[in-house]
Order: sequence, then structure tokens, then C-alpha cells
Amino acid sequence: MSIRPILIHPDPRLKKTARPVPEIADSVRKLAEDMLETMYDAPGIGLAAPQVGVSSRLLVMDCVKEEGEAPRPMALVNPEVTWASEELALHEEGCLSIPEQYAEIERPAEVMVRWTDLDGQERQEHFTGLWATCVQHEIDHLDGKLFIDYLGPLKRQMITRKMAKLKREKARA
Ligand code: K2U
Ligand code: ZN
Repeated sequence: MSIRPILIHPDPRLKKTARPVPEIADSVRKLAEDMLETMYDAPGIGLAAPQVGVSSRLLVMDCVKEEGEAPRPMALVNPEVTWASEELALHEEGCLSIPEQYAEIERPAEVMVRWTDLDGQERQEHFTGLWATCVQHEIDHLDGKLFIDYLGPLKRQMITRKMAKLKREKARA
């Protein structure tokens, strides 16, 4: 298991549409394992492969936040939203690729997602609450979309400039 560096916006690799995973090889299981370790270390409750520089349709998440509740690490390969509720929900979102920036984002409150798990089994689950927000945030990453893309152009530009400055300062350090 290894912790992988997380790409920081702006980065063209975060804007690419990721390619479907052709088969569940051991390399995919290893990547998912590394992504979960990287996510817990961040800490975060979700992580998509493009965020660690791999342009493949794989995401991990564990949105269990209650202390004492057993963690529920999930790895979704080639995930697809097959149904989304009309009802919308507003949630404050952040992103491990856009550190320290948060905004209220509106998304369908509930989604049905179909994916292949690491055993190669087809799965389908109905997500609500924070799980629904998170899985939609992660699937957006697979399509090269960031939560700031839902903001107005001025706010998005301000955040992008702030991140670019942060990266320049880090590069100088
Ligand atoms: O994709 C990522 O960057 C991981 C996000 C996922 C996420 C963002 C917004 C809402 C739900 C999930 C990170 O977990 S950011 C840290 C975080 C943790 C809890 C709630 C919001 C943000
Ligand atoms: Zn994110």
C-alpha cells in the first residue's frame, strides 16, 4: 500500500475524461487500495483516480462519519448514474485537489449508481445524503468536472488564481 500524491488544480489531467477500466486486473485492485490509503490519510471521504494522476474510471469512498461506526470503504469501477431524484440537496463541498476552498453545491438528493466491484461483480446501490453528494462529486472527477465548475465565472476564477499562486509558492519552497 502506498500514499500517492494528489494533483492540485489547475492541472490539465484533472480536466480529462477518464477511460473505462477494461478488466479488473490486480493492478486495479492495487490502485484502489492505494487510493483508499491516500484518501484516509488526506483525510477525505472520497477520491477519484484522476486525482492521483491515473485517467481511469475508478473511485473510492467512505462517507461513514459517525465515531464508533464501522468504516465502509467502497471501490467503484466504471460507475454510472442510472437514476437521479428530481429533488435537489444543497451541501457544502470541498475537494482534495482544491485545498481549503469550500462552496455550497446543489445536486440531486438521491442517485442510483451501477458499477463493477473489485471482484468483477456488477453492483447497483441507491445513495442518499452525504453518500449521494460524494459519489456524484467523484463521478464528476471521472468526467473532468470539478465542483468549482458549478460556480459563477468570477468565483471560479478567484479560486483558480488562488490555487495557481499556492502551486507557484510550493514550487519555489
Ligand atoms: O474528491 C475529493 O476531492 C474528495 C472530497 C469528496 C467530497 C467533497 C464534497 C462533499 C463530499 C465529498 C473530499 O472528501 S473533501 C473533504 C470533505 C469531507 C467531508 C465533507 C466535505 C468535504
Ligand atoms: Zn474532489
